[in-house]
Amino acid sequence: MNRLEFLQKTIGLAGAGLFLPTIMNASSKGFLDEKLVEKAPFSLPSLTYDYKALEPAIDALTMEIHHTRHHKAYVDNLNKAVQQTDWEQKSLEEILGAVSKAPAIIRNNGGGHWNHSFFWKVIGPVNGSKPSKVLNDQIVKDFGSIDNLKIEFNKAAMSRFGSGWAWLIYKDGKLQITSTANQDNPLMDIVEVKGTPILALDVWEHAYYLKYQNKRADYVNAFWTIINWDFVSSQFTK
Ligand code: MN3
Repeated sequence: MNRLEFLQKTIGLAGAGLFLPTIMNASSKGFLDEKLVEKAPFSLPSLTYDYKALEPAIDALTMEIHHTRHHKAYVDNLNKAVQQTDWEQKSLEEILGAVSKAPAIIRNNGGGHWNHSFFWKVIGPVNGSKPSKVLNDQIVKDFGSIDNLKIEFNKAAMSRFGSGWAWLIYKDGKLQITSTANQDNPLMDIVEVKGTPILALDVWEHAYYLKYQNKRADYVNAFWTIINWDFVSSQFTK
């Protein structure tokens, strides 16, 4: 029995369904050019840092389970769902942009694959990065200050009931905060508020429960210490 199985048996989290992969959801113009043409079969991207590299904000075991089990399940289920359908010929972004016409299993797993691929880049080891000047200027213009942005973003992350994501998006010349349920994202034609994702936070319990249990606020605050502003800034283009 490895450490993870031991933990699951001991604390019964697997039985409680916390680790069950869930079926469920997005695209951005700046994000990973190679992803724009990624077609089935989709694959699990490697992380560019160790699972323990985000401690103490996010613990290594949570990162490992999140990447190798949850994200992998989205990829595997998406591949199965598109097999021998018209969706198989489309890129992930094309799928998300037309997802209103797709079965729920493609919406959920396509979103799950995109969202996590994006999230792994939004976060990273502390590297002293800061928002670029152009992004910082836009933040000040639209929110007054980065502290205000943080307050508004945290509100969205805290008020998302159940599982979902908080987002900073760029839309119609303005930065805006939004949130989505399940694995939906702002690239989907089906969501209420669409836009280009700039920053995202996974607020599913599987993203924080091992370390933070019900204290989502502590996780949301810790998130701000591990943002890779170099990547986030690269997503903002006017
Ligand atoms: Mn997740």
